Amino acid sequence: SNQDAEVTLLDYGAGNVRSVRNAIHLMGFQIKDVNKPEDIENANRLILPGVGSFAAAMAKLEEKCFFLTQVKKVVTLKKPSKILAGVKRNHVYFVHSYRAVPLVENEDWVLATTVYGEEFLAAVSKGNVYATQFHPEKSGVVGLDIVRRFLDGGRSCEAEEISRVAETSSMRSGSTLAKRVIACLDVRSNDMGDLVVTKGDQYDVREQSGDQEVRNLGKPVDLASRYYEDGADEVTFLNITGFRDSPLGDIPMLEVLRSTSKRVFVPLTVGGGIRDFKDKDGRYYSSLEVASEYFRSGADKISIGTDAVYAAEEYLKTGKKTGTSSLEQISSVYGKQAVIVSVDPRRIYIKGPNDVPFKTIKVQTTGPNDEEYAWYQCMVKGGREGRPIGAFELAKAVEDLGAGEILLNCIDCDGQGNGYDLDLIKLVSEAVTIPVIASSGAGSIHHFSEVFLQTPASAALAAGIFHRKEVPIMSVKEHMMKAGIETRI
Ligand code: 1PR
Repeated sequence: SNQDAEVTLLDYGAGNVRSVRNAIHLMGFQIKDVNKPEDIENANRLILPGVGSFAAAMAKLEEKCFFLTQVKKVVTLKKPSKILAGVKRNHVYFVHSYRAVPLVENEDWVLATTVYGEEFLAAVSKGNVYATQFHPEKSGVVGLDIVRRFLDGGRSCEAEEISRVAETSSMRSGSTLAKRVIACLDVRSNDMGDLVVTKGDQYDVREQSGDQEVRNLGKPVDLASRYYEDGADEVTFLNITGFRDSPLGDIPMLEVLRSTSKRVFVPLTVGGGIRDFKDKDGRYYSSLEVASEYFRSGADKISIGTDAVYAAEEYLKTGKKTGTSSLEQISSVYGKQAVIVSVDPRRIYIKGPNDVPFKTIKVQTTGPNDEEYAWYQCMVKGGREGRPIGAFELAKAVEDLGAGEILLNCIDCDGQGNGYDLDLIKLVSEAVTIPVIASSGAGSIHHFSEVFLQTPASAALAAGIFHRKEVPIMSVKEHMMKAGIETRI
């Protein structure tokens, strides 16, 4: 019947619900949106996406008069264990800033636990209500399998698999955090006005000969899908001319996100141009509006570059959080986990460790004038302008202001293929407790094991090596596994 293929979705307007919708559609189900409380009571199956910051989500729910307690009655699933049977030894995607721990009181609810510092709940069920702390719709084929099992009431689950469930939950509890491999697509309009994936050498994306066109390495949606199928843990789009164009005028980028999220079921990040701005007609857009539009179009996280540098400078100068910066606002509404700060540092050599008021390092190879020290200056506007702030100081400040991750590029290493800047990654990792994504310079599979074995980086991002098809993502993963680095295969 129609009801059989229908899923009721309670979309309270926080975070990326589009990917949940896309996962449901992919499984062949139709979505009925909740418009009034009775829609919940009449639902055959109800999905309540758990994205965003809890306080903001609750405020929305209360404003719309939907109460969470109504949910319990309506979900119609029978055997809790069927849902997770496909997880086995695979990794699923967790992103959260709170956790619930197993207690005697919730013993009979617990389906699976995992460990990060301590043991906490990964999935629970009670009666016909299921909840996962992780995002199935962002956990690749393994996660889509969970969605399918939930939607079809476990019918697709073989009896033989059910017996493995106990094993699954105990293995989950022994799991560790996988190091992530992220494919990055620098996107901009070429001289014909088409949105293309490009790639620079030290941020210069134009050909060195001929009419010096913007390098074109392919179409954003196609490349992103290829990387997902190849095993990328995440995909990042950086709109590299966002600092001068208004991103909301940039409809193609929103379309890229919408189309990509239909095909890519791992976390999607988008960056470039996230700031307050006025368009040519004088209409004002807040950075929060810009970010909301990106989330609605399928992004899970947004990345802020230039505007975060200004916010950090201001914060260091006054020692006060204003709450008005794009970073602070987006983080408080959508949660820290949804906000990345992208840093564009370049190495500046100096003679002595105290020559600048920024944290310096002793370099392995001396500079052009035999300098033994260096600091990393933060650049804005796509590497065009240097600011009076170091990468160490910036990272510390933006963590305070609500960043959930640091995407650490390096202008000197970008596109060179000589490996990541390990000194820089160690320096910034010392400054913060949030995850650091190493970026710029990957040129071989060994560079990935090197960065994970020699620095605390949580993820390694690369662009050129994948675009030029030098190394498939799978080979990187296999190499990491052989090197004893935990990875999601
Ligand atoms: O400042 O908030 O509008 O954001 C702009 C964003 O665009 C920033 O995240 C900035 O890093 C990025 N960006 C701006 N200009 C460029 C450029 O290349 N001309 N790209 C640019 C940054 C660096 C990485 C690259 C890695 C890996 N590119 O994205 O993918 O270096 O490359 P590799 O593996 O080939 O070495 P805002």
